[in-house]
Amino acid sequence: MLPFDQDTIAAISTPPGTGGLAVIRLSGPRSLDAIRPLFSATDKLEPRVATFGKLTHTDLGVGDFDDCVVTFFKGPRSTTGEDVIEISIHGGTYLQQKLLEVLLRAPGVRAAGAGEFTLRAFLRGKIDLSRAEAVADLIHAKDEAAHKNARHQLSGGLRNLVNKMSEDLIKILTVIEAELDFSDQEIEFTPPSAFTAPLQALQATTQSLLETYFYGRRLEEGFRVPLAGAPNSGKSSLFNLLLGQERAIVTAQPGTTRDTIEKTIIVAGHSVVLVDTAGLCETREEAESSGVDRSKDEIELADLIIWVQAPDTNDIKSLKTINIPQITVYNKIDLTPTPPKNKDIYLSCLTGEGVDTLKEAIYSHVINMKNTGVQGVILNSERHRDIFNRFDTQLSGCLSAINNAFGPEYIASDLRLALDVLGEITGKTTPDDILNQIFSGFCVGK
Ligand SMILES: Nc1nc2c(ncn2[C@@H]2O[C@H](COP(=O)(O)OP(=O)(O)OP(=O)(O)O)[C@@H](O)[C@H]2O)c(=O)[nH]1
Ligand SMILES: [Mg+2]
Repeated sequence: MLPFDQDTIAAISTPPGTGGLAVIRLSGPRSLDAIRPLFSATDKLEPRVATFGKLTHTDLGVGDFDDCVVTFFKGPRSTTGEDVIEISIHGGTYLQQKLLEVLLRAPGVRAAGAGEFTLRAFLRGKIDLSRAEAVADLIHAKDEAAHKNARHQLSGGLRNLVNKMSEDLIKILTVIEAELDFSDQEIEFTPPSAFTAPLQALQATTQSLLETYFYGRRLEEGFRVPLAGAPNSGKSSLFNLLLGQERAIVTAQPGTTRDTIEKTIIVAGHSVVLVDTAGLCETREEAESSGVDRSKDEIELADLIIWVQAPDTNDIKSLKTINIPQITVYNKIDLTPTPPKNKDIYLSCLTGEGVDTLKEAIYSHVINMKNTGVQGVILNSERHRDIFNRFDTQLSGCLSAINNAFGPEYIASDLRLALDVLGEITGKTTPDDILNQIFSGFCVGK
């Protein structure tokens, strides 16, 4: 393989099956040469101007292959920092595959690996690692909240915060190292205890950031909300009502739902994974008993439990999980004039009464679980959480070095290590194997 600055990569940038228009991208010094024999208007191309023309070449078949629009971005003013060509053609699978195949025959052009365009942008300093990761988040965002978070990170939210934290550390480090340089002269040294407050402030920020991780994961995966309760209480009926479609089987027979069924709805811009579960009961029947085990697992994993009870079923109080938010629902109120007190919501799946009140309650719980982040930054990746955990440990090390009156060399070396850990967020100090792992998680064409 050629070094990346001599190599040109090509890929289809459109997800498969989208129809409409497709974009094929090239990045590298041979981009322009690669399309010259195929594109009728290569000589008219100007940087950053979309140019219409035809794709024609014997390798592409007899006659014109397709109409297209080509945009040329001259490096370094391009997303990767290299010469980039974007070819928009019609979105047929054959058209895309054939054009890519012919482009890949051009000298010095090869198929891009997963995430390679973004990797190049990172290697050329066009984008820091936290922003590169945000590109992946943006593509995978399934709801408004996840999209907003990815946009914030892409616009440098996490990078700016980390840069500010690094600057605070560097300020302390500069004082200590300057004093170390003049240690043989008679100057007044700053007592190390003077650094305690700024280090504690950094640690407080780190801990607040770590607290956002719970919500950050929910942005990725959605809030899990199982409907649980005794068999026949109306869980599947309620599940279908909340979804607005007849997804789960409903019968008058207790024990109808065996396996858990999940489906995502959007509440207040957030993905909420509703889970219909098997009714909780003592049973010797193997399939039903496995279903009950799954229900219990779902209840333990839940972010919010909706307990469903009805006049003709038991209340399953014993299984309630104290630390998890829950809503108690009394269903089938059409069957009883005297429902028990102390339930949060009274409803009837049959008449629809009370269902809107339940929807409002779910909405309020979702809003309650929201976290505005630290200066808008919400941690959503395990990698970031791990880095901030290690940074936190390093800061504790620095603080205890100060408390124990260790020498300034020792404190300075601890501070440098802390700075290195923080640098892994933006990619300043990220090892190559981690970089490969991050970019290989992208799709080809990004
Ligand atoms: N009268 C009345 N019947 C209801 C209501 N909600 C559900 N049912 C009936 O109760 C029975 C059980 O409903 P399901 O939704 O299957 O109950 P479930 O909790 O999912 O039951 P399992 O899957 O067996 O645990 C069905 O015959 C439903 O039509 C309601 O609000 N009023
Ligand atoms: Mg059911």
